[in-house]
Amino acid sequence: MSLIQPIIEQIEKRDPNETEFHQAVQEVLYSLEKVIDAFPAVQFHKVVERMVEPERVVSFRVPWVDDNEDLQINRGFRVEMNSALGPYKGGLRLHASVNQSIMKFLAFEQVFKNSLTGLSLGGGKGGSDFNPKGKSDLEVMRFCQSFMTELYRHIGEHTDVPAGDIGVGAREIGFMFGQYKRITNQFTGVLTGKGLGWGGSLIRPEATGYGLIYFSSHMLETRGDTFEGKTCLVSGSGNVAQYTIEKLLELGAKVVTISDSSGFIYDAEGIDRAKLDFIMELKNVRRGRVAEYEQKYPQAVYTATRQNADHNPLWDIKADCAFPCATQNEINEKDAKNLMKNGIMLVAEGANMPTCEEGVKIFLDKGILYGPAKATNAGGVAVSGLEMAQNSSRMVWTRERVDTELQKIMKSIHGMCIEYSSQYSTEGNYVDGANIAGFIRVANAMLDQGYI
Ligand code: NDP
Ligand code: 2IT
Repeated sequence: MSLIQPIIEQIEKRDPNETEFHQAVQEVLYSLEKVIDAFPAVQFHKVVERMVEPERVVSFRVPWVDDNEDLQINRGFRVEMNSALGPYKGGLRLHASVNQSIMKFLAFEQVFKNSLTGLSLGGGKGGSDFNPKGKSDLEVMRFCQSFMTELYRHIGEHTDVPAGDIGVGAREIGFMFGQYKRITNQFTGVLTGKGLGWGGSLIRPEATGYGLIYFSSHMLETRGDTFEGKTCLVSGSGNVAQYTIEKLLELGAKVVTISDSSGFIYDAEGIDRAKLDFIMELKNVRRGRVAEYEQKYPQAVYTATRQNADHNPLWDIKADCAFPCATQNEINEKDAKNLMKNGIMLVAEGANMPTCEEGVKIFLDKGILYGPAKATNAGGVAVSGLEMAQNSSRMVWTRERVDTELQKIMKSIHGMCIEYSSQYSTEGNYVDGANIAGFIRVANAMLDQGYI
C-alpha cells in the first residue's frame, strides 16, 4: 500500500483550490516514495505528513495610498514552512497572481532547495498580490512601508529572513529594510539582497543566474560537453534571466530569446554584451517592455503573447539548451514536446516550477539533461546565506570569494543529485536526486528535534 497517496489525498481534500501547491507536493512525494520504502523503521512518511503542513501561515491586510490619493488595499502573506535547518528563508513576490497556493508551493520548494545548499536555512516565502507594473517609485515605497509595518513582527535575523523574487529587487528591499529599521531601531541582516553599500553581498544579484549556468555546466560535463557554441533559449528578462545570459555569453554560448509577460524577442544573430546592457537598462532602470528591443535591433522579431494560446512559440525555436527564467508552468506539455521535436539536449530551470507535470515526465522519459529548479536555481538563496554570514560577522567578502563559494555549492548540489539518484532511482534523474537529497537532511533534523 502506498504511504504517499493518503498524504496527497489529504492535502487535496483540505485545500482543494491550491493547485500549484498540490503540483509541487506531488512531484516531491513521488520521488520520496523510494526512500520511504527503503527505511520502513524510520517512519519517514510521518515526517512527510508534517512537512506538507506549514509551521505557520500569516495573511494580512496591506493598506496604502496611491498617487491620486485613492485608498488601496492588498493582501500580504508570509508562509513559514519549515525551520528544522535554520531560520525561515525565502523571497517575497509582488505580482497580481499571488495567492496562498502560490505562496505555499514556493515555500515548500524552498525547504528542499535550502537544504541542498548545505547551509543553515529553513524555508519560507511571502509576498502580495500588489501589481508593481505602472506604479511610481513613491507608490512602491508607500506599499513596501505598509507591507513591512505588519511583516516586521513575524521576521528577524534569527527567525525569518526574506529576500527578493518576482517584482522585488534592490529598490523594494531598500524600502522594506528602511521601514524595518525605523520600527525596530535595529540594523540587522533581516533581509538579503540589500544594497552593496549597506550590508548586501557582492554576487547576490548575479547568483541565481550564475548558479544556474554553473550547475548546467556540470550537467553537460557528465556527457563530455560544454556551452561553447550552444544555441540557448532564455525566457523572462528579469534578474534571473539577465545573469543567466551574462554567464552563457562568458562561456561562449549563443542566446537567441528573451521574454516578458507581453511577448518574446527572437534574435537569430544572438544577444551580445551590448544588447544585454540594453536589456538591463530597459528592464532595471526604465522598467520598460521587451517589445522595445525590436525597435532598437530591427533584425530581431517580436511576437506578442496570445491569450489562451495552447503553447508558447518561444519554445518552438530550434536550440540546444533551454532556460525557463520567468514563472511557474511556463512550459506546458505541448511546449515540452516542441522542445523535444527540435532536438533540445538540456533544460535547466531558473524559475521555480516552470515545467508542468506532463512536461517533466516527457523530459525524464526522453533522458535529456533536465535540471529541476530546486537544484538549479539554488545559487540565489545560497548567496543569500552567505550574505547572512557576512552580516553576522560584520565582514564584507570579496567578489572572488563569494563567487568561489557559489561555485563550490553548485558543484556540491550537482554531486548530491548524482549520488542520490544513483542510490535510489536512475543515475542522472536530477528530480529524484534533488528531492531525496534535500528531504533526507530536513527529515533527519525533524526526527532529531522530536518529529516536529
Ligand atoms: P523579475 O521580477 O526580476 O523578473 C521576472 C520576469 O519574468 C519578467 O521578465 C517578467 O515579465 C516575467 N514574468 C513574470 N511573471 C510572468 C508571467 N505570469 N508570465 C510571463 N512572464 C512573466 O523576477 P526574477 O528574475 O527574480 O524571478 C524569475 C523567476 O526566478 C521566478 O520564478 C522566481 O521565483 C525565480 N527565482 C528567483 C530568484 C532570485 O534570486 N531572484 C532565485 C530563485 C528563483 P513582466 O515584466 O512582464 O512581469
Ligand atoms: O526562489 C528563491 O530561491 C528566491 N527567490 C531567493 C530566496 C532568497 O532568500 O534569497
